[in-house]
Amino acid sequence: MKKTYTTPLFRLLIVSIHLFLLSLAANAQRDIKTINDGWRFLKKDITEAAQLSTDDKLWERVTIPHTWNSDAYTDKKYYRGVGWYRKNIYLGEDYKDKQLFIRFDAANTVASVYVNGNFIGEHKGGYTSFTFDITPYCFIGKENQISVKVDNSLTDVPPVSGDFTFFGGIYRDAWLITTPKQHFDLSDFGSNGVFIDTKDVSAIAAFYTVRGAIRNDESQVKKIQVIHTIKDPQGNVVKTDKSTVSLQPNAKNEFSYEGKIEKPQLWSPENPNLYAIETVILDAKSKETLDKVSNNTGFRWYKFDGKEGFFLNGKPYKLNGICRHQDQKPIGNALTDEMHRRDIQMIKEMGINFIRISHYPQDDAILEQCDKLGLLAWEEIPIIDIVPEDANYTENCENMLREMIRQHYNHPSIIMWGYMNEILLVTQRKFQGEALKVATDRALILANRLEKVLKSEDRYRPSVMAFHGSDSYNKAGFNSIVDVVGWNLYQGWYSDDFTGFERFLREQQKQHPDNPKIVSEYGAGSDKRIHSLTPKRFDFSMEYQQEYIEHYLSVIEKEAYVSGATYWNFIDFGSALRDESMPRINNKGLVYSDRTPKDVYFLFKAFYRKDIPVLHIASQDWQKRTGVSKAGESCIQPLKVYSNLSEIELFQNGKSLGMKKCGNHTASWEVPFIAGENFFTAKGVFDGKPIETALSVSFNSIPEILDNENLESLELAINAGSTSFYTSSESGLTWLPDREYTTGSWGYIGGKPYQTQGEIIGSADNPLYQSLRESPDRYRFDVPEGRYEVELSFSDIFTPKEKVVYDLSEGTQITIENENIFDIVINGKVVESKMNPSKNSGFYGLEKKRFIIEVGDQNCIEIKFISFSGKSFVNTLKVRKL
Ligand code: GCB
Ligand code: CA
Repeated sequence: MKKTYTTPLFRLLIVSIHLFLLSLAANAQRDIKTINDGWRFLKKDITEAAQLSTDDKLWERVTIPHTWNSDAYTDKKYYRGVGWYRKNIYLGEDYKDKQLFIRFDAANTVASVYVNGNFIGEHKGGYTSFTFDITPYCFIGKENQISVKVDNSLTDVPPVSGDFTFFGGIYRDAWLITTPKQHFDLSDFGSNGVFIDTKDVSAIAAFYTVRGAIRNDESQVKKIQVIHTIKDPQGNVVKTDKSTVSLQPNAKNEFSYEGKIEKPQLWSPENPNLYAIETVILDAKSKETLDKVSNNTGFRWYKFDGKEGFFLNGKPYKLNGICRHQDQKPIGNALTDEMHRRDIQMIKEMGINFIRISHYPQDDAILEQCDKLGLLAWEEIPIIDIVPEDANYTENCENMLREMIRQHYNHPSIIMWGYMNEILLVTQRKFQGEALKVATDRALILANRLEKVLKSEDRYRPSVMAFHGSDSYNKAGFNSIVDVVGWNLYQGWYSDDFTGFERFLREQQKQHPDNPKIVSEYGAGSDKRIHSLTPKRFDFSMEYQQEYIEHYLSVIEKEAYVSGATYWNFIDFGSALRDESMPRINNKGLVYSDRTPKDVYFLFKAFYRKDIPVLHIASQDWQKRTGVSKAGESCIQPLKVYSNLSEIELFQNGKSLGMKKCGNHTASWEVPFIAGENFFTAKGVFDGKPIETALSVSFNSIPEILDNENLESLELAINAGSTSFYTSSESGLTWLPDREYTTGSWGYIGGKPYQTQGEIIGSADNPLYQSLRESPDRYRFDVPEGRYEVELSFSDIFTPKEKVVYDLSEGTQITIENENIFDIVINGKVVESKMNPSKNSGFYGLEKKRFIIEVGDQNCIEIKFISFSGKSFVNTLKVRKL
């Protein structure tokens, strides 16, 4: 008889009963799912938008993450206003007797949430998460209607100013969270309700606290068990602790647990050892799991020192960092989690160990990856340029600071919190005298208030602010409020030459030796279409950005008191107010907006990676080169290699150009480029192993002396007033740097270069027309007889544009006395009289004119610009034999 108990069928039955019970227990737990799909969207405000009866069938279908501001890549005045989102959610019977929460990881800037027509709550601030308990407003066994109004036009919420686009919309994940009636507190500033303090950490032991609050949303006392389990990085349970608690009805019940780990496996960027702390509550009677929160933690200790820099786990440690904005063209800020993760992956790959999450809190996916892959982090709230006189604003700042800290508190990667960036920049532009003092005091009062909040929220992490390169912050006393002083330094970009960088730092060190210092920004813009053999500040050439970074990296490495630096910015990011070479984009990135690395990405990698060979021919951004040469001669141009190998040999089409030592992780050769393909290989040795890389560069040789043969297929194009080559990404044509005429050749005679950063209206080739030759006497091309097409372009860029907030230069303002009117004379004939580009096409408008010319035995094309009023000028010239 007994034997029957062991029949396979019976055993199967026992197993399935078991599974059934298990699934019951699992069902009782917290349930988290995204509700990103199936939204309807309307880009305007209507009063009845949240009403149940409103028909949204004609609204646009969208998926979250979503922004309505792809217009910000083309339009300075991108849409800032209201957008409505609506979605239906069916809640089945299994949602009965549960608590229901809706969570948005971010909606920029202000969001109002409605459920079934009922207003649930409002959240201010576009970069932090928020969770609302929607239980009382939900219908079980029915469709439920969620409406969210989002507004990115409000001015009492930070940021009110800043060099980046304030993309509007629900641009991070949306979630539905379901819990039993007893659960961790989800309404604590968007946190998960459990906080882990890692307080006293050393190699011998780590002390930590797990604290938080449990809500009982039932009207009777509930006896529960709280279980804390900590697992080591290998997944072994190190410790479990249980306690029984009676939860008060309809109340928040706080708890706190102290733990200690012997000989912790320390967390660092090199060894990101994560412990997992699971906090579980069970029904004390049925042992059914009610809620569970799992947090990763890492044990590390660190300090900032004014004289010696930063220390991690007891050792000096240079913070080799970058700053990261969060957008990508054309999707704005609505990135998916995998796109965020890709960024951290690329940053880590570059050898970076520190990230400034600027200028606002970012997606949880970022923080999760910083913990896992090992990146120290500074996170901040966007109080930028100026503090407006508005009590709501300061209130919102405080709230946002608490949210950021509580939401990201448990991440071991975070080592400091920031709350102000260049707060005196616009302040000092806008106000003078007594008014400036009042505005500065307003910022000081807010800083003092936020510093207190920060310390009350987090006793273990230091605070930081970023100043612009002016001593006025010290004079006003900001440096004595924060723990760490960040300097945004752009010497050699917005001002003077780049050696001003070390002079500034050294002076600061002399004056304020006790302030821990970090270079919170440095950077130079670059545009792949622009190249230069004589790079200059603000020319946006790839080559200037390279030189700038080469210099800065060497200084940062050498100055021991500098805790580290964060390059501005990892990406070319959206800044709708910017003009410059790429309107709407700040192009200081180490990678393009689509995340293709620029050559300088590999310079960082060469500096910071020690564990793997880095060998990169730094002409990836310039694979189609152009130069001017005499017939049959090669053209000498430099070619650089970025590497962490000590010596490198470079070969061109199989022939050695010699071995070079790698100084400052750079080696450079003067290369005789030949017309056509130039195939380069760079070779060296790393750790005893041979390493090799290759790159092909095609070279277009432009003749210095024009003859019938070389004119055949030539389009001779000149970027007047510029020292840069410019290649149009539309046509592929390269415009040569301006060049002085010599007998028998071609170029300008007289005049001077002029350049601006204003946006050219109606052209994708902005940089080409942002420079011109002012009052040239003439351009001359010595050419054989024949028919030619001459193209000239004109854009009157002499009017001053309004100075934009981020421009840190002193700047000279130009005043217009006379309209610029001139005649164009080609080979003695007036081809255009009283040319007035600004009148005809407006300032920054573009005029292009083509003339068909017969050249006779004078054997030249001579173009004169004869001023009638004001200045004469020309922006580009092109000559083609027909
Ligand atoms: C700064 C600002 C940053 C700008 C940057 C720049 O100092 O902090 O927001 O984007 O300069 O590129 O001008
Ligand atoms: Ca996300």
